[in-house]
Amino acid sequence: MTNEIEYTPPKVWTWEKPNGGDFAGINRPTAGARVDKELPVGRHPLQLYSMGTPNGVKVTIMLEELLELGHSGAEYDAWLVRIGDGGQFNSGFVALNPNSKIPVLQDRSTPNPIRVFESGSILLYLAEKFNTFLPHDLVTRTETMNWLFWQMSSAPYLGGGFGHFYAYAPKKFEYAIDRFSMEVKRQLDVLDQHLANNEFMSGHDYTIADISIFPWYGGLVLGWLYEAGEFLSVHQYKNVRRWADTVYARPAVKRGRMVNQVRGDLSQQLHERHEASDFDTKTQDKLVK
Ligand SMILES: N[C@@H](CCC(=O)N[C@@H](CS)C(=O)NCC(=O)O)C(=O)O
Repeated sequence: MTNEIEYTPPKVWTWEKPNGGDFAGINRPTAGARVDKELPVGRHPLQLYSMGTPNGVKVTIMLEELLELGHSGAEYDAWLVRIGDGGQFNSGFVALNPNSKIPVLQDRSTPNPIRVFESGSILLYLAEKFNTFLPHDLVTRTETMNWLFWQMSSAPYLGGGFGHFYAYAPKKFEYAIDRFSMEVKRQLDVLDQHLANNEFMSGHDYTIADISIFPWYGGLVLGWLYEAGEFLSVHQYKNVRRWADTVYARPAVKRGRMVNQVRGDLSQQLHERHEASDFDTKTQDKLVK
């Protein structure tokens, strides 16, 4: 094995300096607000504070799907939180999510505004509020929840594990990249075998399980994450690719992917979304600095 590194942990770990790599500048071993700054509030019932990462995109896809079905109560303002600049540590954000991670939703249609954090919790909250994308029968509902929880517990190996060491760490460590590549390929195989016999994650119906898994594993096989498609031989997972193509053919998924997006083709970036018509106008005009 190359890149062998020797490290003898001290008796007590202490944080002394940023460790290099992307995001090192914002990471600290403590929680709580760093800056006193309130969040903006728009006119719609739902206020979303997010960025177009896979976890953020889950929620904007869900909201766009609900609007596509005619649920006007799902109208939302999507505010951009630039996590690289530390917006998640502003006091207004921390009041909604003490964990300082996007996405976070505030429902202001209720007598007292309700905060919802953790993308899985947000998907479940919206599915229950609008009685959509969560099957009613016990078997399919349970299968949907199985895969929703599977995604929430599996994706950190893909993002925080593989993505971090393959794309963001200051050096390439073979041990770490091997360990997480192995796990991510195992996860892709889990999905591939399941999708060989199922149209969607819970069977015949498109649910919050698909909405949750698509931005991560669908994005991976479509070549959107970490430029790792070739490295992980994602072409092997033909059933995942078939499912990802089916999901991405949905207009709401295409729109949801654009909201709060700051990466990729400029024409696919809608930094803030306040009206359905925002998608129609030339998006470059809407860029928020
Ligand atoms: N389990 C959380 C994870 C959220 C998360 O990790 N968000 C990342 C972006 S994808 C973030 O806000 N990172 C900022 C930071 O770590 O300071 C969820 O699904 O909502």
